Amino acid sequence: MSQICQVGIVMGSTSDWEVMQNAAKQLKEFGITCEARALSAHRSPDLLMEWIEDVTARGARCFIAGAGGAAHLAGVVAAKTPLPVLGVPMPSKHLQGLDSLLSIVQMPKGIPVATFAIGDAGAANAALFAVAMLALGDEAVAKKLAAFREKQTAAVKAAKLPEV
Ligand code: RP5
Repeated sequence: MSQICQVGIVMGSTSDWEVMQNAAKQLKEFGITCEARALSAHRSPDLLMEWIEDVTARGARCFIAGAGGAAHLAGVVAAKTPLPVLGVPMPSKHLQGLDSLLSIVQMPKGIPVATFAIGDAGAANAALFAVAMLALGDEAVAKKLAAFREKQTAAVKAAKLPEV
């Protein structure tokens, strides 16, 4: 039997994994099943379409798409599926991710992509956003998210600055 997958994580290249693993790790912490693939919108468009269909058939509730440069991947995923698509801009060599950010955030009206911060924080936050969406229909996930938030608050409360 094919494996259930709640969140599909896709990135344009294996070189994006260092950043995108933050999304996979964050989902794992919450016990959310996900599948991560490196599939390019321009190098392997047919494989990308097949994978979106496959993951959707296995129960995906949303997609996280990370790409860099002329980063059309998230928009292409959103063109294929009505499920929510969360875009993560990769830091890029020449423009430090500004190209990726603008490519993902400036979707034309009608096909939305929710866009997150460039790099590690964006990948982790995209996963947390996916958790928040899943929590709407899953009490156990909602409790885990509340506990995660409480832990962060407790860490701030306990924080001490060094003596001068
Ligand atoms: C994009 O081009 C990928 O998402 C990656 O961020 C960037 C560079 O890819 P590689 O040349 O490292 O494969 O498609």
